[in-house]
Amino acid sequence: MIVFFDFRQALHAPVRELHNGEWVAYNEVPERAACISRHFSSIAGPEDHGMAPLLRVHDRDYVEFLRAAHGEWVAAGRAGDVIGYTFPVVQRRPLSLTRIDAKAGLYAFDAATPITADTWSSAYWSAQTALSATGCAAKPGMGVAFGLCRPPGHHAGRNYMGGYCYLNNAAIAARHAQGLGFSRVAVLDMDYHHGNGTQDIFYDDPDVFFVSIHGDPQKDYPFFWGHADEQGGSGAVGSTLNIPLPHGTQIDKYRVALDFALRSIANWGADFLVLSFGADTFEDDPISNFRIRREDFPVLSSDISKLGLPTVILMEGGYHVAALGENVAAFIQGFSNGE
Ligand code: Q9C
Ligand code: ZN
Repeated sequence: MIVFFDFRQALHAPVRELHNGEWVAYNEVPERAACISRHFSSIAGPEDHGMAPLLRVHDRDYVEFLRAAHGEWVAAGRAGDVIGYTFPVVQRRPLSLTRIDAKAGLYAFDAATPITADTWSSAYWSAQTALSATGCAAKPGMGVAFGLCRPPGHHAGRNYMGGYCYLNNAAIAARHAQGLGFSRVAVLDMDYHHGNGTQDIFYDDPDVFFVSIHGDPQKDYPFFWGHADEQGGSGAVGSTLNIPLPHGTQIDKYRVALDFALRSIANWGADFLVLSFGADTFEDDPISNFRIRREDFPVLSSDISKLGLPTVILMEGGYHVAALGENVAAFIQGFSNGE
């Protein structure tokens, strides 16, 4: 399996996030990528595809904000990471506000997504990693490739960040696959948290099928999205499928949900699969509540490989750093078994 990663993805290192009224140490640490990369003997650097593929998903003003935000923060005399404190929950619109404080709120839905001096570089190269892995999986005879994306992407929308995500790597990959000639692209999101950004980007698009298996948002972040009745906008009803599962879900029930997701993808007629893979379904993940064990991961990937679709696997979450490398390697291994 070819693995893509760029060292600049490890530069982004926010100090803290707001959680339950407290500042806690940032969970999405650079060491996550490092410990995954150590499980692969050879790693390819991504090619630079430039800005165009990012702008097929994200609004230009949002991308410009991400690029300039930390510089504007420093120019305003601030120390530390950019974090907003005023969020426009009603009548959000593209006002041409200039203050960095206003923009930091306009373009975010939570306070878990700080911007550092290196965030743009890391997010940019994470997206390039997704693009290169997609190009590789799309080549005849290749079949599957792994993009070690970090920062992750699935909570980021067209013009907002959130949940440790800035650029939506899976959406950028899906659009890239379309550009390479695939007309029925499916995104399967297996991160513990619902991929609200990816869902939002494709909600009214009948040409991309978004399927997510995740912790029930009645109980877990991101709360406001990922409920079973969200099935696609008008003109695209049925092109979104949400499968929320309760706390404590183990491999037996998870596998039933996955089987349903895979049959739905096959029935929809997918010709390319983007797999948003989070290892935060792991039993000991510090911020999640499923009970998937290390030996379960290759069972899941083996099931997915039986679809026989060209597949790009993109890293999303997974926060038990000591077990993360082994869990991801086990998942990738199960995929290779089917080759
Ligand atoms: N302290 C991904 O897995 N914070 N994002 C939740 C836990 C945000 C997770 C509260 C979780 C975001 C890509
Ligand atoms: Zn997650």
